[in-house]
Amino acid sequence: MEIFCIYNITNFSIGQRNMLLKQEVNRMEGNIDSNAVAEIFERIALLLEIKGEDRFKINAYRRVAESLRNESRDIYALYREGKLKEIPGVGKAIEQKICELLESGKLEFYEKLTEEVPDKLLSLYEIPEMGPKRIKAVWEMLGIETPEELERAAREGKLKDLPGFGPKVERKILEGIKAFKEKRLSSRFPLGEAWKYLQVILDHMKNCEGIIAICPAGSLRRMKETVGDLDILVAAEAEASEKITNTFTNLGIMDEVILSGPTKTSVRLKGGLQADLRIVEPARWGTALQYFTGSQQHNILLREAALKKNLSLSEYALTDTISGVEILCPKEEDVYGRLGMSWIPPELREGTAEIKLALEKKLPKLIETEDIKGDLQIHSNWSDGKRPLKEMVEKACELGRSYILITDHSQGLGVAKGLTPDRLMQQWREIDELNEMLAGKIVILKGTEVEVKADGSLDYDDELLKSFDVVVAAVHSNLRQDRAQLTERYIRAISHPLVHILAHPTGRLFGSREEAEADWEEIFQTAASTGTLLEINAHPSRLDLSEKRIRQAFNLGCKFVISTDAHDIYEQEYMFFGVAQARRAWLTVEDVANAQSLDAFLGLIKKRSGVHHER
Ligand code: DGT
Ligand code: CA
Ligand code: CA
Ligand code: ZN
Repeated sequence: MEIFCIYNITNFSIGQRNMLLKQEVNRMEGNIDSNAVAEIFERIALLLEIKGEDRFKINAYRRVAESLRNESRDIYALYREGKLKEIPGVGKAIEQKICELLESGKLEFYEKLTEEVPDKLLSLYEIPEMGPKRIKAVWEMLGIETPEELERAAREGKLKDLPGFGPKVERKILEGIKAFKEKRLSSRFPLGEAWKYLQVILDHMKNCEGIIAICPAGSLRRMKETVGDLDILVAAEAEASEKITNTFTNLGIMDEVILSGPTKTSVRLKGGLQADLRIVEPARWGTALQYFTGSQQHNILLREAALKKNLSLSEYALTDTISGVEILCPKEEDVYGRLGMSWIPPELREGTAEIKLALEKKLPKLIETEDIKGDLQIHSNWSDGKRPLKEMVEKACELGRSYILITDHSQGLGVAKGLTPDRLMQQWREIDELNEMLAGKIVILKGTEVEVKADGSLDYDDELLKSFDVVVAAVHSNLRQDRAQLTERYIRAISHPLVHILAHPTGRLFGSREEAEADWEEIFQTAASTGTLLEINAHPSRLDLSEKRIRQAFNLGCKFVISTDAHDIYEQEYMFFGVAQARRAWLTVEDVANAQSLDAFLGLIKKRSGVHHER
């Protein structure tokens, strides 16, 4: 039987969805980019440290790893052009290693090294108190390779007698392991990270016989910005269960099987994310998918609503509480339908007002990815983007956008090769040519992501700002100013009559930067009164504004745009991550300026400028 994948989050067809994050899936499966090369060199440095090699050699690998992480140019381009040696720290020997990695996806030197020093040992570095010398000692003297083995040895009092340890260190290591385990348990994964793992799993499972349907559930299906674990649901007949389970536990990215039975298997993936697989009978698919999508609060309220209709709802079926008769629901729509409700999009299932409104058939029609007509933040290699303008535009055409805004950085952002006025003029000539070439297909708007300086002034003068079609302002630096100062700076920027959009407003980055400390209430009020549009940055490393902030800004009367901030071709496909956050905040087409036609959008922009010119 053919596999179908029920995936209601966006209207992406299966073909398109499989394309998503292809590059990144490739990387996880062995294809390489500069970060992956950096990671290998970092691992080599750590392994050499355990081995006790000399400092000089170890530092050489570290240094190259660092420069690779900072390299904005495409590593394959450097390789093709013979320019790898331009990367700081790359000499002949390392150049050869990078070539080998790019050509074969493997590195013999690394593989030989792990035969001497197993790379399993690297997880011991995550335990406080464990450095290379101690890792070497426990490994050589006690054969310890994992945190679990280390914990056992510490409990049995075997560590304290090793040279460089002692009872105090042993106690500290036990505390460190406890902290390590708690961190592993409590850490949630950014949606974009979890999404990559999901793609690898779906790709791996798709050819497994016996799968009738496969679909993510849980917080990932609800597109919550962080995910505790992955829940994957499979519909299959009972006799196929063993084969499906075996395929699942044979994942290349698997670390350990936590538990495994005929209907439920839990594994820990490399990198620490847990994934739960459940296998259900096709006839009970609807109730199971509903149940495992959650949220827990939504499920509680839904069960209460069911009881009012004399139905009891479980993951297996609806049951008539009077007659005891089971009503099976093969489709999720059946569950909500039987309860007299319209089907509720997963993004709304958080137990707020969605059940009441679904009963009244008054749920709003949420914005969808297909509603987005133009992408309003795109970078090319004119600044820090990885690809030429033309390729970025072609991709936008392919995605069916009718307009896009090119927003390379302004001059002040030196690290991102910001554009001087001279280079801007050259870029505009290229845009004019492309517009001519692609007339009727797409309109390329001239824009900028202009730096908001520390005092709230802008990085280009007004004369120049006036000649852009659309001006996007962004705060990238000095985000640690004090609250009042930062608030004032934001307000000055969005009050500037030539600024139309505020990019990634709070500046947060998953895993590295919290939201900037500012008075968002006041900032959003200003944006609402000036008509400055707030960006919902769809890039999975940002999702900024967050769902919570979108709601706050919406209640204050703000309007939004959803943009990908793509620095590479495929990143333009990430629009759905931003749309999902907008959906979780209950936004509709009316709330999002780039879900309007080009004329309507430009009308909004003009109005915004007008407001201030009249002042
Ligand atoms: P997460 O993993 O923390 O990001 O959040 P979820 O929502 O994915 O939660 P998870 O993985 O614990 O469970 C998946 C879904 O299964 C959850 O959204 C609702 C359902 N579920 C799990 N345990 C319970 C429960 O004890 N009661 C109810 N009503 N539903 C549950
Ligand atoms: Ca989950
Ligand atoms: Ca789970
Ligand atoms: Zn950029």
